[in-house]
Amino acid sequence: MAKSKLNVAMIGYKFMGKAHSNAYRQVARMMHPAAEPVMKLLVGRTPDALQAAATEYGWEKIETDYHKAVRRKEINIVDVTTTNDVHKEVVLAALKAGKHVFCEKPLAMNLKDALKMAETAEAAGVKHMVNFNYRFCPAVALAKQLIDEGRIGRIFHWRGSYLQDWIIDPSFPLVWRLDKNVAGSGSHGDLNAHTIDLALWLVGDISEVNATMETFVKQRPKQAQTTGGLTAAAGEGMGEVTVDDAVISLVRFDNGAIGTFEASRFAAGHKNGLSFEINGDKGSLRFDFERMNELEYFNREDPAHAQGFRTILATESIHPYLQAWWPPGHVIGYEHGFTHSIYSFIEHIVNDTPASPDFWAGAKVNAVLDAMVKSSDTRKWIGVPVIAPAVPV
Ligand code: SOE
Repeated sequence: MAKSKLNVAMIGYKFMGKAHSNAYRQVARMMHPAAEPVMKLLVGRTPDALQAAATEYGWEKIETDYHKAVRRKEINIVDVTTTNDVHKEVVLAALKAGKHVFCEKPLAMNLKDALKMAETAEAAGVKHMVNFNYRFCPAVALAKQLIDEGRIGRIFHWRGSYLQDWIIDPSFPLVWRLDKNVAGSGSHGDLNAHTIDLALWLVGDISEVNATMETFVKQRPKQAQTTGGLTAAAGEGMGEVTVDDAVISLVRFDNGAIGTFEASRFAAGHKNGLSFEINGDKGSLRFDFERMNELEYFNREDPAHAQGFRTILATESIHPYLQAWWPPGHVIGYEHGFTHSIYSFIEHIVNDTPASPDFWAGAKVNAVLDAMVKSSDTRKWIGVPVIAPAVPV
């Protein structure tokens, strides 16, 4: 019997658009989901660049009006990879058209918008998911499995950071990630959002936060033209940096654990350094994305003379997602997290089961992001509102 197909319209085609395009191609050919994703329609505002991307990545057609795109009858999934300021309007239009929606992180510019998107998605009765791609690294999914099995017991500490160093040079121009009106925040919404999502998933809900933010370089050259990703060419004149370059925070979890977060784009030597450590009464887990196939595990129940952090190379077929790939030790990469995330979304559509992390999980991240901004502005501990329905993530 011919496999059913899910026609995709993707809005945006820069860095995340490239990563999602690669994932759709890999999912279809390597993971064989119950329905085949078809790269039907690529949507953007600049026809020439849009057509070039569609040709290069393998999209069948292009459309410059996202309203028309999301209303096309043949489209089943709308994938949103635009800048953060456009997520809400595109997602709401796609939900109104009854489409399943896959949206890049952070879901929204603030909690109010995120809740509107989650409530609308719930009412529309479609599948909705935020691409917190690092959950889908096998070593991170293994950490979740070990925690759920009780291997580290009661959790005392979360220690998470996400460190990059691409804008230390003050001559690096004002890209959209440095403009509050387009990105919402700087390292906070771009990087901290990932670590906050992982903490909520691996440890539990966060009840209150205390954060401090800093912008080290206040003025930068204006950007010559939009290039996307993490590179850019300087243009004429200078402009104000309106977002944080770094954020450090303390948090308290509902379950009594306490934790720290750090996100920075000024951590020289760290290129994409997302890492976390979790300490429990039976042991600890440690992950560093720059060694993404490894999970370090300390077991307090090992015999005393044999205790120590052991490195699990999460590349066995019994480890999450690895069945689709290579023999043990043949490591995988950044792009595979996107492939596994999109595979999961497609499976949830076909099986009619709740996707995860869904828009409610996305709203929980926006709730923590907003509380940390308020804490930094007021220099006070700030409570995090409870987000319901708290769909099990
Ligand atoms: C830039 O900081 C960025 O592309 C983030 O936006 C992504 O979410 C992260 O996966 C890699 O770095």
